[in-house]
Amino acid sequence: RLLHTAIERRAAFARLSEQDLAFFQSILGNSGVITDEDALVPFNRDWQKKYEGKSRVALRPRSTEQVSEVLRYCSSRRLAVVPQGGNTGLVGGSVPVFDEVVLSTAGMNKVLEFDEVSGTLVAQAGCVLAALDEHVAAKGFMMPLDLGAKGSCQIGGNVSTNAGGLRLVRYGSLHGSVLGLEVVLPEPLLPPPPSFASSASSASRGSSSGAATASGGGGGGGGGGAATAAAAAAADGRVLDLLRTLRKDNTGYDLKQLFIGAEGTLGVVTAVAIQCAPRPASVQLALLACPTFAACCATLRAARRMLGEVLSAVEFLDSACSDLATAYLDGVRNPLLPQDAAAAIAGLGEAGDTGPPPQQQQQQQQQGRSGPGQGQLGRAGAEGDGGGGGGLVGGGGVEDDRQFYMVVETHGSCAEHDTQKMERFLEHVMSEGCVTDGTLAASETQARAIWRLREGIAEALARRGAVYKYDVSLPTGVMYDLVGVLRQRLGAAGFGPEEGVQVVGYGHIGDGNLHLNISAPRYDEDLLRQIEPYVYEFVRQHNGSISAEHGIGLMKAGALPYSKGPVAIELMRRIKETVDPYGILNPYKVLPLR
Ligand code: FAD
Ligand code: 2HG
Ligand code: ZN
Repeated sequence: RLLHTAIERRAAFARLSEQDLAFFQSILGNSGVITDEDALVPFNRDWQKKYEGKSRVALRPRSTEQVSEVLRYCSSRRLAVVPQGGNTGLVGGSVPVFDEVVLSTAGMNKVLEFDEVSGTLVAQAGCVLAALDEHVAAKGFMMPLDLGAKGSCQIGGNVSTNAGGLRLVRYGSLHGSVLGLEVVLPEPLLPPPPSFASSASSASRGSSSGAATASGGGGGGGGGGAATAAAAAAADGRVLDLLRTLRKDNTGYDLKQLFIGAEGTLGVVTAVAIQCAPRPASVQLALLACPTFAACCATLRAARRMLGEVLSAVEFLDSACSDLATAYLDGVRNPLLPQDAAAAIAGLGEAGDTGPPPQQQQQQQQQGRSGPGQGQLGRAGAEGDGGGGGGLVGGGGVEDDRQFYMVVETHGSCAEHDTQKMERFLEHVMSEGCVTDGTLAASETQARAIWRLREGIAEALARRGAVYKYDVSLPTGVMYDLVGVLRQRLGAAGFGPEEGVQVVGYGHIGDGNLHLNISAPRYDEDLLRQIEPYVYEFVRQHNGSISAEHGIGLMKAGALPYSKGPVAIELMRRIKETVDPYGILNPYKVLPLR
């Protein structure tokens, strides 16, 4: 399971002592210091159960001052620290590699302020994304990002990974929607102010002093709160207060951007100011069947052109993903398939120990399936699966999947207008043969079911067994070629469907983001050697990125040079050394070892 055997624990880091625990208890209380072995398991192990460290302590601070105190102490003791949010990260960044102290933000879950005119939200880092969305929904707004892990991931984790998600195509990246941040640095950048015992200058908004938070402060981020002893302690020069809610703030380097996507290597994000979007009055959701990946690309182009300003999501999945989701997730079905035809998974090996067997394994569905799905749109002529028809697939001759599905969503303000647009779009793509079947959600329940089919794929894969995940950006036209060539390569090397190895592709086609997943009965070094560095080389050849949205973490630190040049990596190192000279924050992650 542990995929970092080549890394050695950095000798400069101290080992945790009883005195350290006593200190942590003195500032966080007993409930804020977790040392019980069983209770530590979920902090040490990642969502995929693929990366596992051996930390002896997880800390749960409740305020910025407490985070500051913890970092001050850890820095002086040279104790390494891994910041952790919801622990839903997929690249091994959120768990210790060895015995790093886990600093969990779960206790920092207060909404600090919401401005109903501008839609700006200020919240502590540990607020769960779905809870924030509920909070702003009550005021007619929505969070500008949405992802399958929304029920567990935290806004601080989202910012630290620069999470993309399902609606980036419409609402943009966090580099645009995050307006401000509060970050605790591992080292002070200023000497403590002279009136250290009474000043609380940098802890201004009230996110810092636990009790003051819920009521929220003023809009400008200035003015001192109550100068508690804890707040005074935070004013030791390590709290970087960039917590502004301004749309425009053109004052030199945009420092907050450094922490968006820094994956906990530069500082601990303690509060986030973010621009929310008005909640749409009209929402439409279609699930479409496309015969080839080229047809998906043509459908995407048409969606951009014909749905224009109301388009809010364009996702795709191949039939293998649909089969996995319907087979491994309770109650999930593909409404474009006959209800009684549960997925048959090509070459299914032994199921992993974490999940149920497929509901049924029937004969593999062949193309031309006709599904009496609810709300069906009817069928257009073309049904062949062909190898890249339409000339959009760059590679040519690369094996396609036997069927593809797309999820197309609109967010608008006028149902009549949006429906008309959607109808014209659907007529067009069906008459062109890009879409051969489809269904429009007629209720919220149906919409939720369609989203579950798409969002549940990661969970279905995790249940099947071992998974090798690659989250890449590629030119959209050649994106799926990677799935085809890898299927051929692995099959030829003895890792084909008969051996239980499945190569599947899905993702955010509207953003040129492919989620390539290789599902196998178990982790295997020989299989890994067939996949890497091949996948990274393919990505480099096509000027893509080895991480579209999940980040680098531990998994891809060594592969960073496939996407960043030596000068860029050197600048990253120097920034890291400036902010974290002892390297205690999330060591072994993001930057390649020297
Ligand atoms: P964690 O997993 O706890 O941490 C992630 C990284 O951020 C770690 O390096 C950690 O050290 C650091 N970190 C966390 N909190 C802080 C903080 N306060 N300060 C500094 N560093 C911090 N990702 C996408 O981009 N798009 C998707 O569509 C998507 N879908 C997903 C679906 C599922 C089912 C799952 C399991 C994951 C998905 N992810 C997706 C990945 C993951 O959910 C995101 O990366 C998410 O943003 C991580 O948030 P988290 O709170 O769980 O962070
Ligand atoms: C998604 O879009 C997530 O569902 C997970 O980013 C991707 O499982 C994956 O590879
Ligand atoms: Zn994704």
